[in-house]
Amino acid sequence: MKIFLNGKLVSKEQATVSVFDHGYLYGDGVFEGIRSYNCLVFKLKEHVDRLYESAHSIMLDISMTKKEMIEAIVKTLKANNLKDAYLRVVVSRGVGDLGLDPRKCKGQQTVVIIADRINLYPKELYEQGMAIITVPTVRNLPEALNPQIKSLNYLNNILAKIEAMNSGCQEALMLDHLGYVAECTGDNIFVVKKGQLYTPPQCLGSLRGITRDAVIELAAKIKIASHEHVLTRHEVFISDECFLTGTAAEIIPVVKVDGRLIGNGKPGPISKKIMAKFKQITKVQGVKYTIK
Ligand code: PXG
Repeated sequence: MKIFLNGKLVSKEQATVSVFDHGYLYGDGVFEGIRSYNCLVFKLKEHVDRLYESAHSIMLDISMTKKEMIEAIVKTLKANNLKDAYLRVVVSRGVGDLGLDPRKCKGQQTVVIIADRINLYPKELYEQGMAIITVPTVRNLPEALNPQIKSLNYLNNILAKIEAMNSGCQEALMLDHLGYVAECTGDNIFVVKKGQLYTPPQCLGSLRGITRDAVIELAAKIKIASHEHVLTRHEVFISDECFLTGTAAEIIPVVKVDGRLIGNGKPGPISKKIMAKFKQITKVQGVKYTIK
């Protein structure tokens, strides 16, 4: 495995970062998770744009241009000879001292790109659907740490994930500070009611997921209307279908929420249609690269 570390491709053993890196000390940095399918990087521009937006918001001036970042991502994929991959791009503030002050990180930022393969959930869960549970940990307040910022500080989501797993579920439904449905720990949520899609507005406490936007786009192409709508747990309980979207999880149907069966307790026809269409577009859309 070859890892991109500050401009060089190095082995896994050589890919080490200082304990004084503020990414490690404080979670001071930003990241993206990206997938490639069939030698096509899916929504690469959108991911790189979001990375730079997250960085801008935390006043981290990434030392590479977007074009250089895209080249580095493609180079990492090629070096690992991966046709299908999950990529992690991490940019941290770099090496500083033991104080919070980011101005002390005077040297180079740390830029890491890892290309690997992951299957987040077993295949059966995609066929049978998963059960999720609402957890006590509320999604970060937008006024405190805006969920739109994909920062290295993921403890809010990890705490929620731990709570879900303590209750025997693999994913958590997180509410926003007002008690409305926000998102899951690493995925956005959609419900289907009377043939139409509903997903929470991203301004209220969820990440503007790139898979979420891709689903809205592809749904329109197959004449399924989507709405950004405030959702309560009740609307989720009484929905006909429910599914989650994320780069790592892709699209996964949800068949039980807080013990309530969704629809007939099986992945519904619209979810299946969206999943099939998504699979189809990922095979043909994206930034092309070649491998040996
Ligand atoms: N919400 C949150 C909080 C996320 O972290 C998504 C939604 C989906 O966004 P995209 O753009 O990927 O459709 C994410 C991104 C994991 C993992 O291991 C998941 C993400 C990030 C890092 C790790 O499940 N998801």
